[in-house]
Parts: sequence; structure tokens; C-alpha cells
Amino acid sequence: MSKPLPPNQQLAAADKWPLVGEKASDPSRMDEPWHVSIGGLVAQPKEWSLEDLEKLPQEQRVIDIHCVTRWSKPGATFTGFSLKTLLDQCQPLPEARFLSFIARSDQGHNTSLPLDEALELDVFIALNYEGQPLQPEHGGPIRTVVPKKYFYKSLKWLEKIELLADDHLGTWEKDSGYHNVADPWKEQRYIIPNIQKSEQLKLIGQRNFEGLDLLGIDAKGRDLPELNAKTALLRDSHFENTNLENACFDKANLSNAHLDHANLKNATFLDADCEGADFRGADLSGTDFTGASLFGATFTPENAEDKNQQSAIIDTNTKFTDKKLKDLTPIQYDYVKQQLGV
Ligand SMILES: Nc1nc2c(c(=O)[nH]1)N[C@H]1C(S)=C(S)[C@@H](COP(=O)(O)O)O[C@H]1N2
Ligand SMILES: [Mo]
Repeated sequence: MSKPLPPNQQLAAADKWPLVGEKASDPSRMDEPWHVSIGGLVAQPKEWSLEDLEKLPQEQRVIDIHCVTRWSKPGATFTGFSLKTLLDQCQPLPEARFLSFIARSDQGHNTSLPLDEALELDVFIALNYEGQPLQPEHGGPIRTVVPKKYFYKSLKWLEKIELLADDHLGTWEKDSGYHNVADPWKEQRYIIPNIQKSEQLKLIGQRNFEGLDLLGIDAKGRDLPELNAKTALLRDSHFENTNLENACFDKANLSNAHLDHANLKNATFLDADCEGADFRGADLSGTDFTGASLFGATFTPENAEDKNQQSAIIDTNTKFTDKKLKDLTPIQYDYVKQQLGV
């Protein structure tokens, strides 16, 4: 028996490790040697070359990956060493309470953890995955892997660790509303949206969301045919049972949006980000998903307990990009293919 997954997560195909977020380390620094440093509130700042780190005693660790966009990959095997091995050499000062992990990437991507939690979870620094050096797109040569947190707390291309007295909110946590605690068992995916109820109602009345950041907006059960939501940021938005016939979500970000039982007849999602979006029970006749990203998207219930959820209506006029369908979990892929009659 496999162990249960955190709520609303789906099993990724066994041979598949989806790519999420940045795809590569900083290309302008390709030829520079790799170093990892620890600084900030430590008695002894230090820097290690990649070769130094490869010489540390290497351990193997089996860690369950849970991405916020609803796919999980339990039992991933990493080789590397514990973060504690490096911290011990630097002597954190008593006032150090947070860690900021910073990547060597274009945007200097970063994420953070409380120091005591990082030690308790035993954050791992990985050089290998399933016996092979970490692939560059998955954070090679070196990344962190944080057990028991959504995977956005695991930083690809680790270059710097800073010890801080106050938290420095990470890139996704600051810009995308990702929850700073990120416990998958408590489904801490997003922070509570800060858009006012009155503002929501006004926008809903105007049926125009174009280009707006509306994280977590609640438009459940509304009548919004022809909604213009082009390029809107609609992560974790609520459109359950909403009438969205002919709506336009082209290039919108709908990560983890709740669209179950929505009427999406002839709506368009051209090049939209639909990762982790829920389409169970939605009417998708004639809906156009050309170019849309579908990692972790749900069209049919994954397990039998899911009794009050139905499958999406998909017909031969529903359009998908074949290559993107391959990013679905096996159950979702089979369902969609079957409905499309191919
Ligand atoms: N440097 C860096 N690290 C990152 C990200 C990123 O965009 N840049 N994305 C995070 C997110 S949201 C996830 S789910 C995982 C994805 O890792 P993977 O692409 O190896 O699956 O990396 C995390 N670490
Ligand atoms: Mo993620």
C-alpha cells in the first residue's frame, strides 16, 4: 500500500519529474566555478567550492516531493548532506532566527525558512538524484530539498545562505502570494488575498479582469459570460459553478484556480497557466486550451472517495495541445484522451 498523499495532491507519473519555475541557472555565469557561501548572523562566514562540497561525507535521503500545483512525487532519492553540516562550521549567532536561501539565477530567486524549523525538518542539500548528478534544469549542480513543505521551499541552484534576525520573504512568497509556512498537510498554498470585498464586487460587475492581479478572488456562482480575463493573475481564484461561457483567459495565470462545475463552454485559455487548476464537473465543450500549461490540472476525480465531484465534460470540440496533455498525471491524461476520442 502506498501512503496517503496530502489533501488534493495527485501522483505524478513515476518516470516523470515536472519542471517548475525557472528553467535554468544564470546563463551569463555559465563558465564561473560554483561556490556556496554562508553569511549574515554567523560567527564564522564561510564559502565552499563545489569540489569541497563533493568531498563531504555523502548520505542518501528519500524525500516526498509535493508541489503546490497539486502533483506529488513520493520517495525521491537524493544524495548529498544535511544543511546542518554546513551551519555547524559557521556558528550561527543567537540572534539568527531565519535563513534565506539564494539562487544563482537570473532573478536571484530566493526562499526562506525559520532556522529552528530548518533544523527540525533537517533540510537537505542535494547533489544527486536517483544516483545521477542533478540535472541543470532541476537545480544542478546543487539545490536544497526541504522535507514536509511544498516544493517551492526547495531552492534550485543554491549559491548563498544568509542568517537573519527577521524573515526575508522569498520570491514566490512575496510576488505570487504563496504561503510562507507551506505545510502540504494543512494545504497552506496561498496567503489570504488582500483585495477588498467591495473591489471584488465592482470588478465582477464590470466583467473585466484584464491584466489585474486578483489572487484568490471569489467569483463563485456568479454570472460572468464573456468575462475578459486576458493576462490576469488569478492564482487560487474561485469560480466554482460560475457561468463563464465564452470567457477569455488567454495568457492568464490560473495556478490552482477552482473552476469546478463552471460553465466554460467555448471559453479560451490560449497559452494560459492552468497548473493545478481544478476543472472537475466543468462544461468544457468547445473550450480552447491551445498552448495552456496543465501540470497538476484536474478534470476527473482521482479517487473513489471523491463522490461529490464529477468529471469535466470534454467533447470533440474541446482543444488541447497534445504535448501539454503529457504533463497531466496518468489518470487525468487517460480521461481526457478518452473523451477526445483519440
Ligand atoms: N532557483 C529557483 N528555485 C526554485 C524555483 C525557481 O523558480 N527558481 N521554483 C520552486 C518551485 S515553485 C518548485 S515546485 C520547485 C520545482 O523544482 P523542479 O523544477 O526541479 O521540479 O523548485 C522551487 N525552487
Ligand atoms: Mo511549486
